[in-house]
Amino acid sequence: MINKIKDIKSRQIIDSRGIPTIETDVILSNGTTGRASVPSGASTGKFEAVELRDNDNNQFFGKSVYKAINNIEKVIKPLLINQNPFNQKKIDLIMIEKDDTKNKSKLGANAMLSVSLAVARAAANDINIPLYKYLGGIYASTMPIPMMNVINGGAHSNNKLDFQEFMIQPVGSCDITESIKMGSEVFNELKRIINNHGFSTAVGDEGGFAPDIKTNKEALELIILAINNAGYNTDEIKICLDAAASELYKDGKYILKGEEKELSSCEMINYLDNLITEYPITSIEDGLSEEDFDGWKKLTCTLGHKCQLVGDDLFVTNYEKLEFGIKEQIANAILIKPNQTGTLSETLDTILLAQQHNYRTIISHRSGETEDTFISDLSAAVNAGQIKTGSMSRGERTSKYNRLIRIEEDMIKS
Ligand code: 2PG
Ligand code: MG
Repeated sequence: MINKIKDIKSRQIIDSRGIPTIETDVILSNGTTGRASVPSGASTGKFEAVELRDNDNNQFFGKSVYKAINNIEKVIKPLLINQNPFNQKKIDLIMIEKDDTKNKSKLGANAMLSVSLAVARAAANDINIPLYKYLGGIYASTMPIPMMNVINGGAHSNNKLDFQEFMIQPVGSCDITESIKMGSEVFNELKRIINNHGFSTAVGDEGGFAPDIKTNKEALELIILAINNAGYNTDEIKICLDAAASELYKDGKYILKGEEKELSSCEMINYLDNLITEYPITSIEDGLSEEDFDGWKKLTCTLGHKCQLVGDDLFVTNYEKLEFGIKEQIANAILIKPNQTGTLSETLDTILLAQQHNYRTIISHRSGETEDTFISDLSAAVNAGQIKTGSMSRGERTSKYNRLIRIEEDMIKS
């Protein structure tokens, strides 16, 4: 006998920036519960599914999510009571059809995703298997290589650095446990170096340092020094960037304030080309703006054979946008953020499309996170290959790494 959905309860909790978000419990007829909460971005893509907020300036500076919670209580819950939690596609479809907008603006992608993920967790808990195994079955067999954020700039800090994220990727590690060891050693070495330079070692939203430096090259030099001082070389640990260039794009130009540069699309491509020639950079996310398609074509043509080019704001985890990118040969990898699209099924569809067309997949956190570790399980379940989930600090980031350690242990054991 299948245990059906008996109740759904949602509440407002706060995320890692102290901003409200939604947590939902899905309760089955035998009392088994699945809980999930949703993250929130700062440098959001223009075409992301809508995060429904109350916009009531009298509370939480307009950011409360009571409307979205009310939608779960009054609209979603009555539709899902007595549904089979193992039929994820059907559950997501019921919500998608009820919402009936292109961008989930009626029910809110935050409302829908919290329910969607909690349903999957309830199902996994009901049959008493780890979430990654429920999602991926025997197909779930490889652990992702993490991209670890070590220096923050852009919208994630208040320093002058133009690019948003400087990450290290321990490509020479043989498993998650070793990746995390390498990441932790470099992170702590970097802290010492930044301190010795007289900068603050305070961290930004994703747990990376946010020293008061101005140029991308300064950040890259600090990181390379940390890699070497920690006893590694740049064959073992590579550097990945998220330029988050949509944030830099104004009137057809890329404004790099810290660098004191204003670049055309072609000049920006050149700038990135020079960076990857000079430094051990293997991945650039959102190297150009989400609306600069001609630029993206040129970027892919010029750098695509020597660098991973990741579409985040560009694709917003959206199936049609990725289809367009594949057709136009734009980028060669996609960042996967479930809350950009709003349901688990749609997230999985986009991942599958990417994998079928040899686009690499990187499962990602948001800059505003919760303690929920769903993305760690997801990354293993779909053999994503890579995960980007912040730094070696801040509990909402380290919880994802610690979950990966447990998943790896479970994979080896079983
Ligand atoms: C990004 C993300 C996560 P945000 O741009 O890739 O690092 O940031 O959640 O602010 O969009
Ligand atoms: Mg990004």
